Amino acid sequence: MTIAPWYAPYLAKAQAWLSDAVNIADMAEGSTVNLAVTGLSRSGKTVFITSLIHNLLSAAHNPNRMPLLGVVANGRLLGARLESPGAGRLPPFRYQENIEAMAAGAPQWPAGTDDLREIGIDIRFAPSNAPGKLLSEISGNPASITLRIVDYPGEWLLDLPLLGQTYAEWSRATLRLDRRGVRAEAAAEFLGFIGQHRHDEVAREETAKQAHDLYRAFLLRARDAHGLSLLQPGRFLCPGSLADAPFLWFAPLDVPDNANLAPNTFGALMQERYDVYKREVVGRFYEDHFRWFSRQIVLVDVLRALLAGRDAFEDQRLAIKSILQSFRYGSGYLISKLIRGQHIDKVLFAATKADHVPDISRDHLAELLRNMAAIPANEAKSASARFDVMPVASVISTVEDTQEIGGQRVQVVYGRPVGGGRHSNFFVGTVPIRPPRPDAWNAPFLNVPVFEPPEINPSPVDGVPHINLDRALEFLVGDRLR
Ligand SMILES: Nc1nc2c(ncn2[C@@H]2O[C@H](COP(=O)(O)OP(=O)(O)OP(=O)(O)O)[C@@H](O)[C@H]2O)c(=O)[nH]1
Ligand SMILES: [Mg+2]
Repeated sequence: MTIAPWYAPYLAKAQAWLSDAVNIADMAEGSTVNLAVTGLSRSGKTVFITSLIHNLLSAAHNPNRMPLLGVVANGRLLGARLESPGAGRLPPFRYQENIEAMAAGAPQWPAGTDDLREIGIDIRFAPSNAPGKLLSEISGNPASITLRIVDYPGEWLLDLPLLGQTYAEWSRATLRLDRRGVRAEAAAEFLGFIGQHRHDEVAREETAKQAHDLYRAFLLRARDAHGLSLLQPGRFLCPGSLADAPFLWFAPLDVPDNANLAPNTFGALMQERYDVYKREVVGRFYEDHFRWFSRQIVLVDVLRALLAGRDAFEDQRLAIKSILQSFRYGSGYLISKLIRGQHIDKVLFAATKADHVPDISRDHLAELLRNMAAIPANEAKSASARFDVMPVASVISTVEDTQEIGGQRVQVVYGRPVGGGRHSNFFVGTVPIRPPRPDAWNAPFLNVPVFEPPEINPSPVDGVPHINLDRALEFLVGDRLR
């Protein structure tokens, strides 16, 4: 029998302390955690951030709002306050305006956003781990972190593959896709135009602008009328501060495999602009912003994708898979060749607006999302971030009820549609946990209106009713609040 040496317990303790040492380093550097919030257009980013901030500010008064956030559950939260405006590098996120609009007599959801926005919140807490306690005792101060939250359009992540493609490659891949199914219909005018303008004709500014305008109109139609998501380049839909910069005036053209884009041709002009876009827009986003994010939440409106039908659902599935590539590291992944140094280490995919379905269907939403995009459970840490999936409602705008339909009692949600006047029941059907089979698309799936938000107190005292905001935050930053 081997007898453990007398110092074994001390060694074990020292090892535990060493594994916590990262927190000492974090505390020493002022402990800023960069949490990025993204998702395709209308997925719920702005409402998520507004409600998260409001609930964090309210948590010290009303801990019942965030029971699944460890620091609140253990009674260690001492307070939270907004960082002074202008502390960050980006345009400020409009928390105050948003919460006031949602809490008004005639409540309104926040307006859309198409650019980067940022908000910081300082959180003070009593540390629970040994190094944190020690530092706190020595300094006489509680621990604190600044949670810096950035809101950016998920469409921008769809541009990642462009960085690995030449203009000719991108054009061929894009046009192959645009000539199929519902896209071909939406792109008819654009495809007709480029059919009359070859890549080797003389470059003309007006032709380039016309091609760009028609291509952009197609992207908007594909998104708004057909519910499609995999639409590139992302800045054509969400231009942000670029507005209508002339280097954006390009579009894909038919460029044969072996074609040489000679100077002063239409193709060469398009290629030049595509290269500037790649370098100045896509490259810069990853270099200046993305590389600083350490935690990421991706919001997905799964129900809307289901409602939009088979083409739109399939397209959203591909878009989420493409977004996932931005968080996969290791040799063989494009992102690893692009950015060195900091990595995102936790990514949460959230199925938003979970209050649109009754409680029993909410886990189905998350499961469907996981299956839709084949979101991995836990991958080796060196090769990628840690992933999780959960249903979330940032602002519960319905209540549960039951109703008899066709002789059966079913779960429904009860709420007031925006502009609709009267509260009513909505039966949304059964949410499948796997993407529907091709023959299952014939029956229309579900029906949900835009619900009016509930009554909200704009002062950060009571908070906002939500589903899983606390659980999401615990997964994303709980380790930094110990
Ligand atoms: N019922 C319900 N509706 C929600 C919730 N979150 C968002 N919504 C609805 O979804 C809409 C879009 O939410 P936003 O937060 O503005 O979405 P976004 O992703 O910021 O949109 P863009 O900035 O336009 O890309 C809102 O106007 C609400 O109608 C929620 O938790 N519950
Ligand atoms: Mg927004």
